[in-house]
Amino acid sequence: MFESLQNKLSEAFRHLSGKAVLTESNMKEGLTMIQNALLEADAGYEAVKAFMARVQEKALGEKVLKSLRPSDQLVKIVHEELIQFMGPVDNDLHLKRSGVSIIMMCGLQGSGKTTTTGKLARMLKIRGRKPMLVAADLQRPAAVRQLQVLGEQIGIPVYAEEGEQNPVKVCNDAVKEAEKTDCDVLILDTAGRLHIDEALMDELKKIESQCNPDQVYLVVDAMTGQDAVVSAKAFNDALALNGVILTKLDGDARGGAALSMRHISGAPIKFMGVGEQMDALEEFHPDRMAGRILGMGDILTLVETAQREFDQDELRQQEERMKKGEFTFDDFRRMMNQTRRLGPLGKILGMIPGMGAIKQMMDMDVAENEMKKLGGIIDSMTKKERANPDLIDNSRKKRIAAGAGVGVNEVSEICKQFGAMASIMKKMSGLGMGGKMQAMQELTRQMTTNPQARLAKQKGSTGKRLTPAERAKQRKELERELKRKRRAEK
Ligand SMILES: Nc1nc2c(ncn2[C@@H]2O[C@H](COP(=O)(O)OP(=O)(O)O)[C@@H](O)[C@H]2O)c(=O)[nH]1
Ligand SMILES: [Mg+2]
Repeated sequence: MFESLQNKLSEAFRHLSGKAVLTESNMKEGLTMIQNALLEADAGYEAVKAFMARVQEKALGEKVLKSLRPSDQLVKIVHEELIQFMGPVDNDLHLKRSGVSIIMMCGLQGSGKTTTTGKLARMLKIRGRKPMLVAADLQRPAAVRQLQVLGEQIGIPVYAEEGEQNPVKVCNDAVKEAEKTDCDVLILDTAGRLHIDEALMDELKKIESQCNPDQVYLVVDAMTGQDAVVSAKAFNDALALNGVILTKLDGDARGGAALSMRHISGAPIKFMGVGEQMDALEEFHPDRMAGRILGMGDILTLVETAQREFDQDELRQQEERMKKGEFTFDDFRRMMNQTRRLGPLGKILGMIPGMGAIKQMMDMDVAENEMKKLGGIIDSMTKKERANPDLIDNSRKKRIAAGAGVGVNEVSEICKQFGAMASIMKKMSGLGMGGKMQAMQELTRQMTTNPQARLAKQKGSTGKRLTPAERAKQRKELERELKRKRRAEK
């Protein structure tokens, strides 16, 4: 997701990071690249225009011109503005404490209304609510059946009226039925059209005025780009939207829709659909999405997914340790094992900070093999070595290599990678947002300029930050290295 946008933005920033001083003209070039990237990502023109105006205003201000690290500042500004633009956060469904709350789902046909209705109901049930689904899409007989099948699958009752033509009546009857039973949330799965038309809007308006839903959500297919933007506008004019749910963000949606939705509808993006399965619904976090757009990866989402799948205690311990900046081979392996269980490596890599850039360079099958090898190497270490990697000298490396059936150089390589990771963990643990971004940028730069030694051991592992002069020197060294490599390849 967001890959093309991500690539474009890092391109824009790479271009900036080579400049010593930020001038109005060289920054404008970067800003134009950002703007084009956003437009290419299918963000609506209006939203992009408004977004760029805000960024420009901030970036062209005095502060930036006086700054020592213009690219860092620009990243920070774009990041902050993206968060503002896609925010504010409101994942609450605002359900009533007593009585029946009504959620109305609307959107174009195929946007994912029925699927999302099921996902929401499942989530509510897990939270201890008693939802009931209402089959109010009477356009196609199959739609009612689809909802009934979903309901059976997740163990949630579905209200449907055989042969009824009027969806407003079905919804009204469902409200009465809910009051009779002990159900406390009704989710109305309404009909959509391929394109917005008056008949559809009238039908939805009638349901809204007669059933008086507590929340009206627009379901938007993030893959549809400009269409999503246009339809959001129309739905928002007809109904007072309380929230937007973006679907199909697991696919190769170019993601611009996320940027436009809040701007157009004024309603927050509540959730995002990330798959066809009933558990593939995630809360929307603008800060994470902004991080993702900027190529910082999405470690928080990764942790959240992990939390669902793995032993809570173990994870809590690990988080504590990460907070303190402690990181051993045992943590390293645990992290690797957990990420392995999370799904195909490619998906995981995209979530790890900095990995977006190298993901394309790596052959996934090879990467899977590497992971297995890594496991073997760590298994061949003693408990002491795992807890205290500094112990691992050359003779220990030989023993470990023999145990794992690999070469000594491979063990050295793993130790090096571990060292780099540990120092990043240490750095990240004590830093605020700005510092974290910087650490990740550093990591990204290392990986993109030096993909062979994926995680070269970092200098200054005492956690001390490099001075600008030292950073410049390091960058030069990397560039020289890269040139050498290019020359050698010719
Ligand atoms: N990959 C993916 N597919 C989705 C998602 N949400 C819905 N779909 C699929 O999109 C298609 C249309 O969904 P449906 O709920 O029937 O749309 P509706 O016409 O708005 O009710 C179905 O094949 C769903 O499985 C999602 O988040 N990710
Ligand atoms: Mg449907």
